[in-house]
Amino acid sequence: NDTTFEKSRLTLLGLGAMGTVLARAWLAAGHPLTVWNRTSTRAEPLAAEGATVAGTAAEAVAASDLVVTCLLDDISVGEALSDVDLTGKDLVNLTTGTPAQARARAAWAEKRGARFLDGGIMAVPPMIGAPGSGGYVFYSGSRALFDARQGALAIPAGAMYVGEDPGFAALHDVALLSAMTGMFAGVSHAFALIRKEEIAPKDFAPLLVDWLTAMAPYVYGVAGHLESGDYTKGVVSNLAMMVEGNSTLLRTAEEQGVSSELLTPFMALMERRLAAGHSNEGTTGVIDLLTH
Ligand code: FVH
Repeated sequence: NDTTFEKSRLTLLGLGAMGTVLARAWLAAGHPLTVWNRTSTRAEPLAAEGATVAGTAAEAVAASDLVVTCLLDDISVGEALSDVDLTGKDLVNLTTGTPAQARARAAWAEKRGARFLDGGIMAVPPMIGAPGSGGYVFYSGSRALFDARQGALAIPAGAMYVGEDPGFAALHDVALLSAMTGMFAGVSHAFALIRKEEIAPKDFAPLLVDWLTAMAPYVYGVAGHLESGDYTKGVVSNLAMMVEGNSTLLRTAEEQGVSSELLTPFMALMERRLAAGHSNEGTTGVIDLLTH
């Protein structure tokens, strides 16, 4: 239990780019750490830094009550733990997967006598063990496990518990990554538009950052619409106006010789919602089209 002063012993399976920095963070905080990696050479630098290296996953798991997995995918977790005794263990899976995979893995672990917590890491390796980096991990599953182990779990990055449903950490993780993917699409299109002109990307970049930052509170507007059911509340630029404006966006893309393929799927949804008679809304109604 990490609520005592003694640093609890941990086992970490997986020493890829993420697992290695997790290991270093726990070692630096004074946690006795046992590590295992399928390719054993990757454990050598950590042995020099104080980690105990186990020869097999089963040996590694046997060494600690708190076992963390950070492997490539859910299949690798199943393979690494296939012949391992998990009775009485606290298993924390920091491997990225889908909500359904996390729920199935939780049921699998509980059947084998372990408490289970799934984690979705909202950080890249340099943000781990770096206070103030903004990195954190979504956790969901056993509340009792989270409460007992929060001290150790919060060492590499912030720890945010999002519910007993073991699929919720992955769902939060993937929802945020999906929004980021949309942002990357928009940024790609914007740079494509200016690429052949005498506009330096380094001069354009701060303008783009400031604009995206100014537009970010749009997220709260959408949340308010979904909470109230009134999709017109506080709308300044309505759907009719935005759909009209889309033609300028598309025409400019054509003039600049840029494919509009990143924009048109979203624009088509906006047009469908407008055609259904929702001219005074913003874009929140698109969510209804995606989910119904
Ligand atoms: N790196 C990142 O930026 C992201 C940030 C957000 C979270 N992800 C997720 O973290 C998981 C691990 O990512 P990683 O960056 O450490 O990944 P790799 O460097 O590719 O290391 C993969 C480790 O998995 C081991 N492994 C693969 N297959 C198996 C298997 N069948 N049995 C046992 N171990 C396996 C691999 O071992 P080896 O190739 O060295 O023998 C590495 O230890 C991941 O879910 C990200 O999505 C990282």
